[in-house]
Amino acid sequence: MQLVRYRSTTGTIVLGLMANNRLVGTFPAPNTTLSDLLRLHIDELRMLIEYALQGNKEIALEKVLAPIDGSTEVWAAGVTYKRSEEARREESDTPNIYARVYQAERPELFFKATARRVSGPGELIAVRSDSHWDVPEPELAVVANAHGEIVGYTIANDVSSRSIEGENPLYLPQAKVYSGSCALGPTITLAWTMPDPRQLKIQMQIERGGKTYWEGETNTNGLKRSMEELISYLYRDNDFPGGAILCTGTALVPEHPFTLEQDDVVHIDIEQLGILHNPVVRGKAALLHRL
Ligand code: DO4
Ligand code: MG
Repeated sequence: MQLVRYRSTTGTIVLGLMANNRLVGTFPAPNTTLSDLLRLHIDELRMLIEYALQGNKEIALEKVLAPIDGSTEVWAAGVTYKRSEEARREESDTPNIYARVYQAERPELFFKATARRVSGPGELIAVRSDSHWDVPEPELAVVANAHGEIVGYTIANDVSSRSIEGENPLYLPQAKVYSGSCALGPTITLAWTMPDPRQLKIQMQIERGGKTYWEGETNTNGLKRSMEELISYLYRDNDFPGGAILCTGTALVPEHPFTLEQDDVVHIDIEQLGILHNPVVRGKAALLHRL
């Protein structure tokens, strides 16, 4: 079962429940947000969902929106798969730091986006205008509530500049955090309705000029750390009153010299979570112009 945030045919933003691609309920309070739900303990959320399943199913869906709102933050873990560690060593003048963090007890965690900065399904993502080597990063994202409990999973695209990060690792925030650098969706699959998040096929296809230009496949079974370990480090001495969405790292990195280009379309398919499609533009001006 999935939580879906959508715009209705009357223009209101609604939070609904989906099963088998059908809307099966909405929340009794019409203005309920996802960040409201992420303030609850998981047992309270499960009870509210039971109640919502009896709610109005007639609020028709026009457009699925990014599954994030309010004060929920997006964070990301890095170098959690062997392929990511290898790719960073290739691109960097300081390869040793990536090998060290892959082995270390403390994971690499970095801030990625606020709700306002996230692109939803079908919306534009961007590469930076001052970067010449850019990649999408298809990732399983864990949705945690204010209490650090895992509530669900969604798909993330941690779009990144390899040239900027490769030049100097201290440039990581600029390589990772800019307008159009994060996409999430299409929905949040509830944790208790999903068998095993450690056995999910992840596929990415990059379309250029209407044809498949790059494609690859991996599986979450290559993730070096557990989701609980990553969430527990994120919440250590940090608080998230509206919950947090943590991208768990990438294992699919297109080989050099691949770089994303304007008008490419990135399709990420994760088993049980759906498909996230996003067209690419270059730079903030194109992003704002075409929104
Ligand atoms: O170390 C830089 C970021 C790594 C990352 O985003 C990933 O492994 O997915
Ligand atoms: Mg990443």
